[in-house]
Amino acid sequence: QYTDPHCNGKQVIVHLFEWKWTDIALECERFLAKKGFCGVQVSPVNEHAMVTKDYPRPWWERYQPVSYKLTSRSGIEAEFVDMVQRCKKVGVRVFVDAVVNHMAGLGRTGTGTAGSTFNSDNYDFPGVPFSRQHFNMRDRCPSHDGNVNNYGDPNNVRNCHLVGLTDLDQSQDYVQNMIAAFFNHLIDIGVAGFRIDAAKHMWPKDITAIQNKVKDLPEGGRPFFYHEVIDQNDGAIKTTEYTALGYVTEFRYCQKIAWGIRNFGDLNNVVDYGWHMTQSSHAFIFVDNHDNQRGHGGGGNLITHKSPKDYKMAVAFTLAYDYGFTRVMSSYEFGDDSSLGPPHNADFTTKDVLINSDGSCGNGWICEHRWRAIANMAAFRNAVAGTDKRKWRNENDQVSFARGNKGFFAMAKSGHMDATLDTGLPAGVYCDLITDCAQKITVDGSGSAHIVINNNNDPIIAFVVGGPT
Ligand code: LAG
Ligand code: CA
Repeated sequence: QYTDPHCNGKQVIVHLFEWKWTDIALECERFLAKKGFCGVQVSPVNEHAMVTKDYPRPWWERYQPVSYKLTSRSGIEAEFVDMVQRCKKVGVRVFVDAVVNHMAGLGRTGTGTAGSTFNSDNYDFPGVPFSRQHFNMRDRCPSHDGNVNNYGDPNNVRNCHLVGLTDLDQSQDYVQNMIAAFFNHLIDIGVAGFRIDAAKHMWPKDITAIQNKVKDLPEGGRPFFYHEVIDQNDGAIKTTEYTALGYVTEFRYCQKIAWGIRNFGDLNNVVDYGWHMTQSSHAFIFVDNHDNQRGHGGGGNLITHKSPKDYKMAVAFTLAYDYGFTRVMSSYEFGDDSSLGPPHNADFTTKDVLINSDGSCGNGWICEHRWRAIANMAAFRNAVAGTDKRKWRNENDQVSFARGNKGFFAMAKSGHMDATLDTGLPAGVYCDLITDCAQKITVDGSGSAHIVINNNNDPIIAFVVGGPT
C-alpha cells in the first residue's frame, strides 16, 4: 500500500529544491519527460513564515507552516496547478513535501506568504484555523524544556517541540481532518504523493489515521507516501515502524554510499541488513538530501555536488544498483552558509533557473540532475527494473555488474578500465548511455564484451537491452 508512484513504472524522482513552479513546469516539458524521470519532489507548497529574525529569508522558513493555503516562496496556487497539470501531461508526477508535524516556531509571529496572520507564542494560526488546544502542550511532553531532547524516548521525540516548532497533536480528529483536507486538495489538483516531513516525530498510528482520510487519486489507486525517518541505529525510533505506511527514508544508505565511493571495497556492503537497513521494497534512498548536504538533519561526512566526480559515481551507482526507490538531489550554490536561501533578487524573490546552451544551469542553480552521468542513468534504472544483480565484480578500484540480462554497468575510480567481461547480455552492439552513444559496446555470442573506460570526469559506462542504437 502507498508504494506506487503512479508514473508508468518509471523509477527515479528528482528533488528540485526551492525551484519556482513556473520553472518546474518548463523542466518537466523540456527535460524530465525526455530523460524518463518519474516525477519531481517539490519544496513545501503551503503558506509559511517569512523569517527575517536570525537570518534573512533562509531556505528553512518553508519548514515553518502558517496555513495550508497554496502560496509559498515558489509561487501562487494558479502557478502550482498549472505546473502539476503540465508535468502530468508529459508523464511526470509531482510529489509534495508535506510539513504537518508542526507549525511555525515559538518566537515567530506576523504574516505568512499567503497573507495569513499568525502568532506562534499563542499557538494561533487563524489561516487553518489551529489554536492552542490543537497542539501538544507540556503535559504530553516529558522533556524539561518542552523540546525534543531525548531520542531514546518516543514520547519525547513525538510529543515535544522539534527545535522549538509548535507541535501539532495528530491524535485529534480535528487536526487529522485539517491535514487530510490539505492532502485531498492536492490530490484534486493532480499530485501523486507526499514526502511526510518529520514523520519520525509523529506516531505511526496517527499518520495511518490521516492516510485513512485521504482519497484515492482521480485516476485510481492510493497516493505514494514516503516518510522521513532518520534512523541511524542511534535511537528508539526505527524505520520498520513505518514500512506499513509506504516507503521510508533510508539515511544509512547515504553513509554507506559515501564509504563505498571513497573505498570501492566497501561497495560490497552498501546494503547491509546486518546494520538494520530497510528492506528494498520500502527503502527510499538518495546520496544526499537538502538537509544533510548542508550539515542539517542526519548530516555527516557525505558526498555532495561539491565533489562532482565522486558525486556522479555515487548517484550513477545508486541508480544502477538493485536497492530501494531512488531520489536524485538538485541543489543551488550555498558555499559554507547552511542557511542561505535559493538564488534570489534584491527583494528576495527567487531567481529563474537559467539554462545555458550546453544544457547546464546558471544563476546559482547546480542542476545535478542534468549532469549526463546522472540524467542518463534514469533510463538505465527504468530499463532494468525488477531484475536481479549478477556478474558482480569489484577489484582494482573497478566495479561492474549486470542487471538480469537487461543491462550492464561499470565504473572505474581512476577513470581508466580495459577489461573483457562476461555481461550476460544477448549478442549485439549497444550504446553507452552516459555518452549518449558516442561510445559503443559489442557483446559477442558468449555474452562477453570488451569494456573500456577512458574518462576521468565521467568514469562510467552503462548500456541496456532495448536502449538507443
Ligand atoms: C525536517 N525533516 O524532518 C526537514 O527536512 C528539515 O529541513 C526541517 O528543519 C525539520 N524537519 C523541521 O521541519 C529545518 C532546518 C532547521 C529549522 C527548521 C524550521 O533544518 O534548522 O529550524 O527547518 O525552520 C530553524 C532554526 C532553529 C529554530 C527553528 C524554530 O534553525 O534554530 O529553533 O527554526 O524557529
Ligand atoms: Ca510531533
